[in-house]
Amino acid sequence: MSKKFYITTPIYYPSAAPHLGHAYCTTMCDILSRSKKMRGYETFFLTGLDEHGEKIQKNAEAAGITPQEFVDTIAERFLSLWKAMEIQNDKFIRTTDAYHVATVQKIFSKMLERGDIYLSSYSGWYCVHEESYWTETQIEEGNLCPECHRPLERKDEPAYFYRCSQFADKLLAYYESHPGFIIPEARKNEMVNTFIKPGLTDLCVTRTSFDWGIPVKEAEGHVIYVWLDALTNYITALGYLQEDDSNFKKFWEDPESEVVHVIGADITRFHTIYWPMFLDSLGLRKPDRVFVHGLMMMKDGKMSKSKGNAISAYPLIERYGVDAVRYYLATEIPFGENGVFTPEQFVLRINQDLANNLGNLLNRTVSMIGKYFQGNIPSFVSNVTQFDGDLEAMVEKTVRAYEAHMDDLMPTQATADVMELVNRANKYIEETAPWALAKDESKKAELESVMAHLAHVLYVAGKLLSPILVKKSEALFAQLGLGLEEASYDDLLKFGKLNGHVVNKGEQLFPRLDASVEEAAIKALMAAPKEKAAA
Ligand code: ME8
Repeated sequence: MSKKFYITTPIYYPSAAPHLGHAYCTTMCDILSRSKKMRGYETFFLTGLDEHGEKIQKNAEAAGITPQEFVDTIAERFLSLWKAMEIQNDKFIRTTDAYHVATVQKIFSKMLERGDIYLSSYSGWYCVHEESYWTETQIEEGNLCPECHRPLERKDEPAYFYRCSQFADKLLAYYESHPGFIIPEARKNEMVNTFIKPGLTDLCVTRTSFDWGIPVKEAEGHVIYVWLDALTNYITALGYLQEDDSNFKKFWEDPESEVVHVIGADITRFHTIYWPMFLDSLGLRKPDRVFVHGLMMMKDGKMSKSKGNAISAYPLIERYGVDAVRYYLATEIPFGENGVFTPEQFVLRINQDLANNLGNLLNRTVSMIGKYFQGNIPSFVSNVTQFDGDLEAMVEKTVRAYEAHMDDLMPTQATADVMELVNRANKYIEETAPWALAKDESKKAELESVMAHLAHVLYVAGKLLSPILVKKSEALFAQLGLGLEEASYDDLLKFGKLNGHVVNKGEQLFPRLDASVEEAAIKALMAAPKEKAAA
């Protein structure tokens, strides 16, 4: 039976068009999902939209359309972006989908029946932007939101509450017994010290002051709090409490399935405190890991539509191709840390890693095999030159390190492993000097060995990078005379796999960019960050 892997992005608010920050999170999850799938895991990758709540209702009113029309328009933009970014999600959930609405109502009823939810009244502060409730002691001076520092609204209304207090000890025990539950560790300490230790107040889980939400069946006029609605998407999308719940059984209930939520730091509290509690109420297992990734910032701070500093992914994809953008996102910022988008770094990454390191290795190898062996990749023999053994060992080491890093949700590091191998192979060309070997007939075996080793390294690198370079990896295999099916993961350590294949000199995978021209072009895009919808 194959191993299973379930990975999710946050479901984004369709309050404005998506920017490179959203693309960042979704692309990283796509890379992790594809890398597991490539290794034979059964995977399920979920993304989607969080369409209810007061913020959406207010935005729609401001635009003079209904909330449904509003979210429908923006949903199209998210879908177009995921298509352009070559995102291979298994499902796209929208919380206005009928199955989700019906299931959330069932979930609410279950919690009510168990007594985990009770009716009372809410009197306190609410942040519309964060869709968050705050107590008197949590708010900032001037009645501002402690999270986004915007003015809070005073609320006094009858409401249902979720009994959080009873779960605090269980939660701490879960953190203790599952050391890798929240990554990075610092986030866990923040949750424990800031929210759990001071005492968890019961959470208000319904609203009556607006109606753009899932109605509570038991009480007219109440809609379910957007976070209770949103968090449960991770199980409703799998079919929980629905007729066909096969994916739920396979990817959630099966203890063999690894469940990973990837989120931004701003929503850690909801995923590591409230979500495990809700799951407790439902008697369900908790996710294995909540991975908190960093933010993609601009020089003047967090990328956001309201600041007007967000850069769209489209013009970058149009100009440099989707693989260059995916590669930049995967490698520029170690996953888990914050990073800043700059045109200089974008161009440098593509030039250094893709045009120079990988591109050169491919061009030189294919050209030499063409020149010295009429395009036929020579048969692989181990340890012919004094440098072969080292390169073979490095191939094995790279595959192991890559798998370990991907398993640890470190795709940036996994990519660096591959690039080190590519670098090493370029050095191997200098060490073995094939142009000199070619002049000496007695060195033919060595020349054959060098070409066979280089071709194999390119196959390995192309395969390991294929979750990122989803199009160019195919072009790379074609230059090695390998069909897509043939370039299988299982054969990476089968040296000799390419024996007898015939190379095809193709176009450069990543032409070298003129840095000053391209930096200026990207700066122009940043100065006018107009959303350009996909055709
Ligand atoms: O919080 N850099 O939705 P949201 C990197 N609906 N990632 C970024 C980013 C940036 N500049 N900007 C946004 C919500 N993100 C809720 C989630 S989940 C049940 C409900 C990513 O549209 C990051 O992953 O505000 C962040 O957590 C998410 O978008 C927030 O999206």
